Amino acid sequence: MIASSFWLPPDISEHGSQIDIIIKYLHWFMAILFVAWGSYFLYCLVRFRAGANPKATYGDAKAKPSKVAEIVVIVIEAALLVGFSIPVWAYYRSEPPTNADNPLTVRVVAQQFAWNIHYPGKDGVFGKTRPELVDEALNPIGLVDASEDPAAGDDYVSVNIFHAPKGRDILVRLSSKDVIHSFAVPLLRVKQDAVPGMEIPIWFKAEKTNEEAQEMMKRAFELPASAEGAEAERFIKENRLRVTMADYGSVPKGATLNAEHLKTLIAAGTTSVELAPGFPVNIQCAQLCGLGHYRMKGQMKIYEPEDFEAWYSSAGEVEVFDEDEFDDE
Ligand SMILES: [Cu+2]
Repeated sequence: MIASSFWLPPDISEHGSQIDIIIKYLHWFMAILFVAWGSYFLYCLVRFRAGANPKATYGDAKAKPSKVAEIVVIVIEAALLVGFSIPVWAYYRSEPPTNADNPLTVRVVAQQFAWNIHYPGKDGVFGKTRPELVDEALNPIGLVDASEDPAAGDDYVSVNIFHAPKGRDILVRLSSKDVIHSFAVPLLRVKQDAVPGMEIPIWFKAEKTNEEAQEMMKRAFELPASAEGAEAERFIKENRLRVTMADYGSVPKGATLNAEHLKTLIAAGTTSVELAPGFPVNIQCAQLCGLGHYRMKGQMKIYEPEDFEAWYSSAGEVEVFDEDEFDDE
């Protein structure tokens, strides 16, 4: 679960609201269809039961009402497809960010079962890669040495952490090392298959930082009555990856909740705390890609533009995100 809400997770992307509108209309239309066809089905079961109709008749199937119903369904479905889905898709696919938009271009190389994020460095040029150089721990994408390709010298690869700026176009060149994966970031309403042998572009713009996403996702949690016992243990287990969203005395805002915090909070008489996911912007694999598919997840760190630049200029070694510290919400 991404968010605590019943409906869609919060949307932090520029284009996401259009996708949400389609999802909303589609669900309402399907609900209407479900009720209408379901009622008609029940009506038919009773009206044309064998007991009352020993001999089959074909007249009603050709009657006007059923034709009208079929035409209405076709018109609504055509409107959804031609009026909403295709224009959104066409607009989105026909407008990749240009150089004038100054996009952050990043290669994302999927593999069983991780996301390799390849940044071109200050020169903006991706260094060459060669499959025979792949070393799962030290060089997951097989980047060549700077002596072979100077453009590779300042390249940077992170595993399962996608650092990105807010408010700037992000152009992802998506590929895969082995099987078909799917790069999915629910909060950004992004989902695209990663296919071996192809480099597929996908682009988006984040309108919120991680902290702002946490603000959208925070909610109040009732604390257990005691800091000891099964209830307290369960509370910590269920919330250990959430962070506090306000200052609670000696438990400051942004603390990752642990048993010590729970003790302190209960001792101070606190009965409820506001918490949000510590890793609000998940990257998930949306194609069943093998036995470890379930753990093929990463996270995005979306910064204010100046904070991103500060991170980017200090990025160095291959950075691997420890997945033990990370769990899907
Ligand atoms: Cu996968």
